[in-house]
Amino acid sequence: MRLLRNAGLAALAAALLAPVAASAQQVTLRAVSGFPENTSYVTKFNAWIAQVNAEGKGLLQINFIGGPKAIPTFEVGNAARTGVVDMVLTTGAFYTNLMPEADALKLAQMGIAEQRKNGAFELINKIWNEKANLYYLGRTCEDQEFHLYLNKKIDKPDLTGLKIRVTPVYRDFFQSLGATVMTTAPGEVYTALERGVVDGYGWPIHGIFDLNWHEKTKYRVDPGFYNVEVSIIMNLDAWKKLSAAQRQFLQKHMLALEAKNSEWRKISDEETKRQASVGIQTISFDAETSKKYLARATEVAWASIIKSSPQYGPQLRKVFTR
Ligand code: 173
Repeated sequence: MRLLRNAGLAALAAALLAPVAASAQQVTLRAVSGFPENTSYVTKFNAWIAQVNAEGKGLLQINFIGGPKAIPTFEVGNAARTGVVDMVLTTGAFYTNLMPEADALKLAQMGIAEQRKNGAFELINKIWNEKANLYYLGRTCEDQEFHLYLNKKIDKPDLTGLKIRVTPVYRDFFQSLGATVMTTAPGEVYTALERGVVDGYGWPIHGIFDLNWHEKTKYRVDPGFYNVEVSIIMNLDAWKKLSAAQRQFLQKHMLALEAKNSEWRKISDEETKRQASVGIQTISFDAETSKKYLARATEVAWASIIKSSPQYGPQLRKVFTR
């Protein structure tokens, strides 16, 4: 009797465990990047994927399909939302068409480690889930600033008469300084510079060599502003479909990648030197003007986000401001 009952329980347990076992079978996630493949954001992403794949045999694999040639830069968010792809390496500015809040990530005044503790990470996921069917996995670039690069000299923060390449990251700020702006994906900047279609562009301190823009750049304006954000997002359904073990595995690797974000400071210093070494000159302002320049950058960015998201803009500002 006891034996029989035990056998029955064993069968029941097996039946209950079966779906778990089935869902724990290896899953392959399809990934793309909003940045061109030869940028170091993507090189680092691919190195990470290689590690995930090496350790994830039988559990989880990531198949990197490609950069903007696979899915155009400003369409990656939608591809992740609809599940055309499962995972994207991108920045918020590339999917503000889905949710204006995405651009707020650049305004975080603390690192991702702290965001995971102070409620910011939960808030991001609440908004990303609700508004775009996305899961925000983690951040791969931080502690680095954006700059304005120019081919014409300025002596004060006045961009009147200049045409500047932007993404949503810089749009409101440069416009508020009088610039005429033109939005392009990173992959189109070189041609725009070469043809003289733009007099300058916004970009982080790091990366202008990746796409040879240094050949067409005379000046960098200091100080840098905001907090460069590159992150990994996922289709929410794809995330939910993963087993607990698969999610844990992915999170473990994401945290390991975030732990390496401290490298960005050193990379920024090296890039600053490298830019000087190829003859890119620095334009800087006096302390008072620099302070106003930075305050304006932050103010216009928040004003824009809060205007387009009266619901979540103020909440994001609260968790992202020290
Ligand atoms: O394309 C861009 O200038 C941009 O928005 C961006 C954002 C993060 C990192 C690099 C570029």
